[in-house]
Amino acid sequence: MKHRLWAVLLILTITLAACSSNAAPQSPTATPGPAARPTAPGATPGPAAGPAFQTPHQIKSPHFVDSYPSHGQALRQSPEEIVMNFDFDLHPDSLIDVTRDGAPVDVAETVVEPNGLTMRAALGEMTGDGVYVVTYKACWPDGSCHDGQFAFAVDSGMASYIDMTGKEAISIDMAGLAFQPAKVVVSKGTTVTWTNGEGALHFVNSDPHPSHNALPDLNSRSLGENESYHYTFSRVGEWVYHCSAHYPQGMTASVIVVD
Ligand SMILES: [Cu+2]
Repeated sequence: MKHRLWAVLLILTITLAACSSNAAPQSPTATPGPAARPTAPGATPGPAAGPAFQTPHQIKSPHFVDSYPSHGQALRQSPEEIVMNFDFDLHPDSLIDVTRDGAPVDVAETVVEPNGLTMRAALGEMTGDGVYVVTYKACWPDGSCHDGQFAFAVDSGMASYIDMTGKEAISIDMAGLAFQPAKVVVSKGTTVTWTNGEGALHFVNSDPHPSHNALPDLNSRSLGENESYHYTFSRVGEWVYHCSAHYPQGMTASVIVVD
């Protein structure tokens, strides 16, 4: 019995090693074409895990903090906007550009928030499946600009999302350090209530981590056992969220909002 367990572990280790060595050397131009269709990630890859699909390397400009979507993230639906956070004052010349499988994507004007730390650019429309590469120019008050890039994938065939459209309200439990159900599709205007079903303190926090501002209103205080938090989704798109206390353990989930 024990020998069998070791054999399984050994095979797993070899498989994982083979997978990661496949994904290692990537030229930035190697992605376009139908072969680049992203593969849906398996059971919750923790946020610490590598990209869920083959992607160009992330290039972080100075003062980069985080982005939504995050580098390597796979979504089922394109996000409503790209959000980027920095720990230095952004100049209005800063710019976000997006390609999908190498072709330009229609992106609205980049907006720097009054706090100077966040810039956002709305995607023109639901832009379809593929590997998205976001290139950006982060500019500082002295006029200098720095380039960076990250990539995410949209795969509308991704399984494991539960259709809960057409309901005014739905419930999501927090138990076993997980959101249950973790991936749902709801209609615009649906109110989601999260309830903590266990002793550990949990949070509902909008991605990205740690800025929590892709959807700034989607942020709870700490929730003890049997405490609830609710939020009404009024913006279409895919909204990934997490529990900031258990982010390292992969306590993440996603709500897709459709018209
Ligand atoms: Cu938690």
